[in-house]
Amino acid sequence: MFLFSSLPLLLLSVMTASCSETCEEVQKTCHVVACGSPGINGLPGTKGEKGEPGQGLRGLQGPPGKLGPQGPPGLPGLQGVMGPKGDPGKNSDYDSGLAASERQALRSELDRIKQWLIFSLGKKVGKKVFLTNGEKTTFGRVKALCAQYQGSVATPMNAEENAAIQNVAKGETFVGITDEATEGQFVDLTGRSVTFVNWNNGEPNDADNSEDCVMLLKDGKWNDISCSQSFVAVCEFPA
Ligand code: FUC
Ligand code: CA
Ligand code: CA
Repeated sequence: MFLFSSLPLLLLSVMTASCSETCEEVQKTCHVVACGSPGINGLPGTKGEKGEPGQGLRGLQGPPGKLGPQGPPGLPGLQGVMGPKGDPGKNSDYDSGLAASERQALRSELDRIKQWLIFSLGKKVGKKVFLTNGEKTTFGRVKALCAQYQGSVATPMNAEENAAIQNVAKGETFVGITDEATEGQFVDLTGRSVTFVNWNNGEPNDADNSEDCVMLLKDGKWNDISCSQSFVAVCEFPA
């Protein structure tokens, strides 16, 4: 009985005895606090909700960023509008206004003029007409001159053509035959080997290793000669 009634007093005396100097303040306010070393901190609580936006002034806008990479090409543009109508072509219907009889009359007149030309200036052999302007010049110039009039340098393919050229030239003339490509191999201006030749005695001799063109002598015989010499220009045209 004594043990039970004195138990609270006993506990109080034990707690008071274990109090140190530092506990004095605690003891003044609470006489029944057990003093000792501080406990370990508890675990952090869960994260709170995000706060409201701050009330400070907004900062100035930064400078523009770097130029981005080039984008893909755009779609093709729309089709343009149709252009104006072109000029009439060369072979338009301009001459269709001519009656057949008028066209025939013109054709006849042209043929007659061709005959006069051949009668006065040239010679016709088979399907070729040989003509000259009487100019004495180099082989290169003769080629250019004939081409200018849609013809080519007179080239004898047989004795009759050779005589016609000789006749038209009335002097020494170039023919359209050379061995410029391969020495000693005479070809016409289309590159074909010649099948008809009329060389003078001892020709071709490629004198001074510099004779790659061919001239007709006055008697119609051939001599190889320098292309830079000058002789009468004779051209041939389709008849
Ligand atoms: C002969 C010809 C030459 C030249 C010279 C004057 O030798 O073979 O081509 O015409 O004469
Ligand atoms: Ca030669
Ligand atoms: Ca010669």
